[in-house]
Amino acid sequence: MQRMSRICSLAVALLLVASAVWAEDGAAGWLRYERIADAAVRQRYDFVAGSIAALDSSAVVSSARDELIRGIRSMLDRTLTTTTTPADGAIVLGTVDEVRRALPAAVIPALDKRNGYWLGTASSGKRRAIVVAGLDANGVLYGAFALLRHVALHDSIDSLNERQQPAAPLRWTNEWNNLDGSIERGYAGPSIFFEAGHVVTDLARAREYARLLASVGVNGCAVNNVNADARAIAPDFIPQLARIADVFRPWGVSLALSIDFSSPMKIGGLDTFDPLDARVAAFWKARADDIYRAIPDFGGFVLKADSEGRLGPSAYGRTHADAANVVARAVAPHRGVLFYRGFVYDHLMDWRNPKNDRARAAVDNFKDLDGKFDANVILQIKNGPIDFQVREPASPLFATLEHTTEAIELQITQEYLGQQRHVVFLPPMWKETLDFDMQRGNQPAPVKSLVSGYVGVSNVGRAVNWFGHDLAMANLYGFGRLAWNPDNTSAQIAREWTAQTFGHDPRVDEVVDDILLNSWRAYERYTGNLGIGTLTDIIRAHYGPGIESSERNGWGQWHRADGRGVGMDRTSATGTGFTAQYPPKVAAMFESLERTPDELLLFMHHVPYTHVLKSGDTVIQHIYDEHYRGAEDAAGFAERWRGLDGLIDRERYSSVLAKLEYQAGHAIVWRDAVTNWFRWISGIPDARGRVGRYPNRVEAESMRLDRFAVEAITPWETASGAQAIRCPSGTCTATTTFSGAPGAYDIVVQYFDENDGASKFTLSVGTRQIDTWVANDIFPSREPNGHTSTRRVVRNVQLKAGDVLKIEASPDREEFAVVDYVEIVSRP
Ligand code: GCV
Repeated sequence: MQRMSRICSLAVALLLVASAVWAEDGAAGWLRYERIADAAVRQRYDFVAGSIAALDSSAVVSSARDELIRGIRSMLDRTLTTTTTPADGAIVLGTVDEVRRALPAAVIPALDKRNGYWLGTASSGKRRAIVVAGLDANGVLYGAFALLRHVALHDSIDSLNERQQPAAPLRWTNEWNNLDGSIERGYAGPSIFFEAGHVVTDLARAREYARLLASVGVNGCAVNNVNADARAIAPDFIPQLARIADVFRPWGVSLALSIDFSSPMKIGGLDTFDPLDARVAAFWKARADDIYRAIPDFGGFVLKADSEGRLGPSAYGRTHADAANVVARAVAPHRGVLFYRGFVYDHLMDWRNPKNDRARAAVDNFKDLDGKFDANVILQIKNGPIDFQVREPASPLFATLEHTTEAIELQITQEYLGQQRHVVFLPPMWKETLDFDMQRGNQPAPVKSLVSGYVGVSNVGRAVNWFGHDLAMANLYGFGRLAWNPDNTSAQIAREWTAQTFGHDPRVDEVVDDILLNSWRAYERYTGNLGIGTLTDIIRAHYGPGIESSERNGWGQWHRADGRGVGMDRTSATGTGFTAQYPPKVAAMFESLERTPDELLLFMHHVPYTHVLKSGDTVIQHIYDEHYRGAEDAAGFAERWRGLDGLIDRERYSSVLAKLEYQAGHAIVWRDAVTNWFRWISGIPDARGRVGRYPNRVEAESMRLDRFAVEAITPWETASGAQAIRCPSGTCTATTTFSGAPGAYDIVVQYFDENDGASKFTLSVGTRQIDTWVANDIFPSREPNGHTSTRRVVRNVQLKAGDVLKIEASPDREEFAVVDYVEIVSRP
């Protein structure tokens, strides 16, 4: 009996271990190394067997070796044995020099860019060996990951001969993590680096993150917020940071830090932070020396100055070059770099002045400083001139500076783009900027040819799948793949990511790729088209609709919609003159109303609502149509995903489905808010009669109410009919009698899920309760509005005329169970 129970516990334990190993919780990201079951595919890798020879014992090359052992074991069930001599090795790893010495037969092409590698074959003893040769240790590691990627993608490696060199030497992420563990614009839980003012004790996640970064060639990571806390570089904090550097090091990722420009005063005991003061220079030198003593491979600093209230050189009448150089000189002896952010603008601009324009700020601030920065300063420029909006032109600053090293800053965290509750695959958007031809000097000059660095604002958190949404991982992957080679296509990146993340079932891959590749356009359609910007609440959350929030304040994300027209006039002839910041050919294109592409029309021009686009539609009808189309796209994503039921693991199937269903609902919130607002301001009805007419909708305020009170919603456009009902206390009920044809219906309840309580709802038909739920999600608001408006859908309910639908609700703390409407939609 005792023996039996021991066997049982053992079996349970084994099962638990197995399920932990195979749990598809997204933690492994794209590095799942799924077992290859297909015999024909396995055969392609028959010669990958036996031993693996690492020609040096550096930490990075050891990681490459161990990763290959891990991946090959997982995909092919073969355990490679380790050796340090290449004889009879199945895989030989080393720097180019090491491989040439050990395997003279290997014909390695010239590599001249840091981190480059060659993957090929060479005879080794009696057999053919696979060679991974890097120009440096990082190159070896990237080559190892590339080899594993080939196997994971089931590529033939028979005639392997691949020379790869990165497009830019610096490929970093920035993590806007605060020392207290919170993350500015992070949507996946708290920091993996910090908590309560110190570095976390368990850095396992940080180590794992560095591995993911390395697998796509990212070689640096600034771990703290650019709105930096000066304490991050204080002497007593350095030993803690050194622990993060220790877990990054084996993956070839350099630790970097954001700095507060006023640190000489805040933590240095000085009465100034004037960059031209010798004491300030000495402060920066001492801090850098101290850091490099503890972290010899420290990457460098990131500096945000004179922006959004951060202190900077203007306090002393100094220039950005003065500020950058004083810090750059402190790290230069250690071969460190300084990323100086080009995101400098005045957020207190007078909105009444039609010539004021935030988009101009970067060029206005930096154009006279070209050539004045030290060699190790890199100007970090956001892709567009405003701030990570759903569609912006490429920043003209890329083309303005000819003697300054530049990096492009892309945002992986989806601040303005659905905050990882909406799927938005970003490589297609990033490529619009990277491929945009500035025609500088009338020569082809795509942005990708002008930059020497890539920075991705990532903001992963403690969510087990890193970003909170399984599909959002494709953006981190895409960032790395584009930073390595901006010529990679979005389709290729999606294909690679999907196959590694979800496997090789063509039915799955087609759907996932399709969703990814259409997602940015869909989001643009239902949030803000024609270059108008993301029509979101720009003052705080940057999430749900808030069309007027960007107007009449100093932040400069204006769209200038009024009763007659819409769009920012940025022309030289009549507007802010922004168009003239581009090289002449591009300037001429944007200056011209006819030649400006439709998708950027409202970024460059103010036009009447009746202006006819190249498509033949008027601006206003385009706004209506696109918002309806975008919402349909989003509904289609959920529908297509439902078709994957049973084809992928339950965990990721369900969690992505929940996100896509939410997105489909929120896309309708967006659609209704934006279209109603524009109908109101323009006074022009929708030619297709949809806006403001919702035949299946019963407004909550027109239901029979018991204890519910009617309330006006702010901003008005974020609630249907501008009103909703709230339950002040106890239990409230709202009822309506169905009068349609008998049949099967989907019943929608649109309610507000604030973050200051967890109100409860039940939905009944007659005496039959058909659903019950708690509004306990964490959306970024304590009010009923476009951030918190949420859909609950009960599918396939049989109804007949006379049925009474009843919502019962009870509030919790400050959340008053606010309901907007009920919709009863006949099933097809
Ligand atoms: C870190 C935007 C964001 C801020 C961010 C800033 C920046 O304004 O909303 O949260 O601050 O960009 O990039 O510095």
